[in-house]
Amino acid sequence: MLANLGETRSKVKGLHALICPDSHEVIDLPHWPGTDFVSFVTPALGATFSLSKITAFKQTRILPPPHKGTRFFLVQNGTARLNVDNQNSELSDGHFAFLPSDCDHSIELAKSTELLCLERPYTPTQSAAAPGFFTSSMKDIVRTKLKGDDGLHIQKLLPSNPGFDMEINVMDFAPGATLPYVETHFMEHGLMMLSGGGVYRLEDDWYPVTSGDVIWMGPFCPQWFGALGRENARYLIYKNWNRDPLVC
Ligand code: UGY
Ligand code: MN
Repeated sequence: MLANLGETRSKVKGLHALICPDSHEVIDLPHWPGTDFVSFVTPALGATFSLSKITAFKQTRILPPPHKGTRFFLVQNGTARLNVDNQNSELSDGHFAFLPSDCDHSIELAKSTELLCLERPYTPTQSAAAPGFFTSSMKDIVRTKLKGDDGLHIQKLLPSNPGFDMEINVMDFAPGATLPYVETHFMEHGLMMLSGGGVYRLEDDWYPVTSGDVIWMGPFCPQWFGALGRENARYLIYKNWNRDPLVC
C-alpha cells in the first residue's frame, strides 16, 4: 500500500502559508555547505524576509549571506561557534545571534547542529543608529504577561531600541489561553511552533498546529491562536516593527 496518498497539512493561500514537516523540501545551498537546508518562507510567497531551517550533516563553516540584509539565527540543537571581529561566542540550544547588515562573521557548526535562520533587508531610520551585533539566550530574557493575562507570556528577544526594525518574540500560552482578539495589522509575521499546539486562525481558515510547524502571515492577514492540550504552546514570532507603514 502507498504510504503517502498525496496529502499534507501544509497550505499556501493568498495571505498566509502553513508549512509542515511532512512537506519539507531539503536542498543544498552553496553558501550553506555541509548542511541540509529547508526554506519555509521567502519573498516568492509575498514575504519581505526569508525563514529557514539548517541542519549540519558534518562539521562546517558558514560565511555571511550573499545579500546585505540582517541575519538572525537561533540554535535549536547542538552547538555553533560564532566569530565576529576575531571574538568567538559559543552558542548552544536556545542561544541566538543578531548580525546586522555587512557584519563580517563566520559560524562553525558542529555535526547535527540545527539552526532557525531569519534574514531580511534592513530599513534604517534617522532617529536611531543601526544596531550592532549581539548574542543572548532565551533563558536570560524576561517573561512578561501580555495584556495582563496570567496564561499568556511574551519574551522579547531583541532590545526595544528604535534602531531595530523588527521584533522577534517568544509567546507562551498556558493550555486554554488565546490571543485576546483576531488581529489584523500591516506587519507581517514568520512563526515557528516550538512546543505544544493548538488552533491557528489565518484569514477564514482554522488549522491544528503543533511543534515544528511554520506559518507565514502576510500584511492584514486576520490571525488568532488558541492553545490546546495539556502542555503550554510556545511559538517564536517575527514581525517588522518600529517603522512607518509608508517606509517599510
Ligand atoms: O505581535 C503580534 O502581532 C502577535 N500577537 N501576533 C500573533 O501572535 N499572531
Ligand atoms: Mn500579530
